[in-house]
Amino acid sequence: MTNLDLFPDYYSDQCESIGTNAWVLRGYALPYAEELLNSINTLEIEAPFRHMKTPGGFRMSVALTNCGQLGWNTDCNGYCYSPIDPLSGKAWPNMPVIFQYLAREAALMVGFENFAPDSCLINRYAPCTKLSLHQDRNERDFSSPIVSVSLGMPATFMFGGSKRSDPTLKIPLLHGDVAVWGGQDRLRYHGIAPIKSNPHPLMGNQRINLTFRKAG
Ligand code: MD3
Ligand code: FE
Repeated sequence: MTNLDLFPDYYSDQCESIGTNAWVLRGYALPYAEELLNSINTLEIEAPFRHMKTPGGFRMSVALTNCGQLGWNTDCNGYCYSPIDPLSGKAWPNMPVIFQYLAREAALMVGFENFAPDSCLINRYAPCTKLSLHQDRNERDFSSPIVSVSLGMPATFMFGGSKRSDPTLKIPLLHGDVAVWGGQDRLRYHGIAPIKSNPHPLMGNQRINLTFRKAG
């Protein structure tokens, strides 16, 4: 039984199953959007958004920063999680309590208890920015879910299979949507189609995605 069964009135119409272990909670982050954005504005003073180079030498069109004990970066002969921001030489900013709370509650809604992420990757997309199809394989703990929060301009999430060549589902992710991935669905190929310019009233020409993980 998932928590959705406990709160059917409120959530049955907001929770969409997109895989065996993957769900979208439509608008779940809406009540927190302003507070999340304020936190991001503070965070990025300490740890600015930057465009990383892939190990293959390509500049990523997505700009990113992190908060929490571990931050995702491309600094160490490939991709890895590091407690230090390579730009500042200091620890990543603390994960705001509202981030921790939202990630934990969203995970609980679909049955993952006590999700305590130690890493929040913050991706920022401008119009035309995309994230090519990839797998996330750098985390140690595959029993924890991944929670992602979409803010700003709409995106089309591409959800593939276990092989790069598998067909992809196209799922719209809008401002305030929260997605939760667990179990086998965590290893599926996924990406973000090029963002269409479609300014958002609160955020203008950008999309921000928060990805919460237990990385350590
Ligand atoms: C699905 N980010 O940072 S949502 C990533 O919108 C990433 O910025 C996208 O893919 C974004 O790696 C997609 C988060 C997400 C993260 C991990 C997943 C979706 C996932 C792992 C498996 C399946
Ligand atoms: Fe990913």
